Amino acid sequence: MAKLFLGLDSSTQSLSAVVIDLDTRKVVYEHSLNFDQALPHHKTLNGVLPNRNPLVKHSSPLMWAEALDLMFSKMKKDRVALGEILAVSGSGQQHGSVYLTARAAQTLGKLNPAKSLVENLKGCLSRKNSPIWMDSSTAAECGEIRHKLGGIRPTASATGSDTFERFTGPQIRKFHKTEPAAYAKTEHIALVSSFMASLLAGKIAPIDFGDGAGMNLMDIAKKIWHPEALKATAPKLKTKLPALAPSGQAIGKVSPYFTEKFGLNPEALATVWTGDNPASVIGLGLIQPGQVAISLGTSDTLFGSMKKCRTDGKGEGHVFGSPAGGYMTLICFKNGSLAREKMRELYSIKNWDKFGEVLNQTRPGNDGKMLLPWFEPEIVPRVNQPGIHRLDLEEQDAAGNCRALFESQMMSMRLHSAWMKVSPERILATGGASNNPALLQVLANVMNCRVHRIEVSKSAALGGALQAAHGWLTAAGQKPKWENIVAGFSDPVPNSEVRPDKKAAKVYDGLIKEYSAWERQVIKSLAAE
Ligand code: XUL
Repeated sequence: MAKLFLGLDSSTQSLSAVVIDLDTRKVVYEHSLNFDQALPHHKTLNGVLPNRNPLVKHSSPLMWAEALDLMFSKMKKDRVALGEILAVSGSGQQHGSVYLTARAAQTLGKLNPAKSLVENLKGCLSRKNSPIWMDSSTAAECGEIRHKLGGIRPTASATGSDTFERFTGPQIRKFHKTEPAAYAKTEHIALVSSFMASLLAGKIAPIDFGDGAGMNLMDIAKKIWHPEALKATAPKLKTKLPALAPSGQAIGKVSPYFTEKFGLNPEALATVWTGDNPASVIGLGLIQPGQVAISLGTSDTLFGSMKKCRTDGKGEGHVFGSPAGGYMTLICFKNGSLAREKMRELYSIKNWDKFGEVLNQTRPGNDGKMLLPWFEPEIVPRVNQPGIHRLDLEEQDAAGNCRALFESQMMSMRLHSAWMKVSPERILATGGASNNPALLQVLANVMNCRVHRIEVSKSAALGGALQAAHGWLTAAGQKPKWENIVAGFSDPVPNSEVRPDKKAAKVYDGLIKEYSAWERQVIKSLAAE
């Protein structure tokens, strides 16, 4: 019998499912369900509920539950061998939180298959909507918690990150402050990941060390709830949080709701879920310390696996628990493709190939011309006043500007990720801009590292399926090795290797010091304005 495992990813805009066959190393099924399109009655736009306040970004937990019903119906209709699935795991958009009443635990234990999940969950929510990771309405609460924990560095070393508006702790604090009665009625607080795992398991599921680290509430070194952080956040918080546990750990058999209604194997294990980024680390096969991926997407992110917990004293980066044990690190630059697209528009460059050609009219190092592309407020480095800044660069110099943009983006990435002290042997590049050979060459040169391209559609859901496999083998008393689990599922695109040009790499070793000094100077002058 085939060894089938199901991974689900409940992300901002969609719910994805991936089924793998562990023996043949094949993805045998994948499907994505877009919330706006499949569930229009929830009235979300890109998965987010409209709100008059642009800082407030909420979504609906009932929509996520309804999507789960819909996904199982679809898999049944598509004749996925649900009866042969051995374990289910998954991931959720990080930081988002779900607030449950005392009734929830009992309801989860006896979900009625004759009704929908939404009908079953009646009376189980103490807060109708969930704040999600795009929310930035908790600046005051971030300041209060950070202050109580002793400032940026102590907060980061205690919880893995400085306080961030989207993180769950500041969101819980705001809820407690603004809706104290509803907070008091809240018996359980779940993350998106643990809420979805709870539906599958038919009981309140633990939060894992990956997603738990995105809350400003977990002691990152000990992987337990941090008493001071809980105290700094909201009263009686400890009683409302579930246990922390490794992702993939078996919770029990899946709820009969799914077996009776959709024919899911009654022996299948429901396991602990994680966040989408930790799951992607697995889906991309980044299980050895020092393995790093760079995603050149809407925003640019650099993430990778880390053996020992090292936090960023400047509070720019994050450390999360890795599903493969140990830790992972993540750093997010908001002005990624966003800035590259703006630049292409600005110089009326037709397409990305042309952008690469224009960039290649100049030489590595750009004769010292640089650019800070803060079209939007930037996360790293923290900059609240958007704006473009140029050094020794004429605005009409299209080629100079294109090179300056991407070189500066990559130098910023190298500079601000130096605290991680990971020196990768190779970098996996993914996301839209990784298809561009000219950009990939600049990346390899600035980082002075080999770069391989990897295609990662549904890397988080794949990570979830691999996590399910690991959890199932562990529950069966085996000691599965992660390298054996991921092998064959996440190979880079063949012949996509780009090697650094040694001469160019040397140029950047010098230039990065100048870049760093200039960036500091610009930030200082902005602060003085
Ligand atoms: C990570 C973060 C986002 C969400 C996206 O800190 O906020 O990447 O996880 O779903």
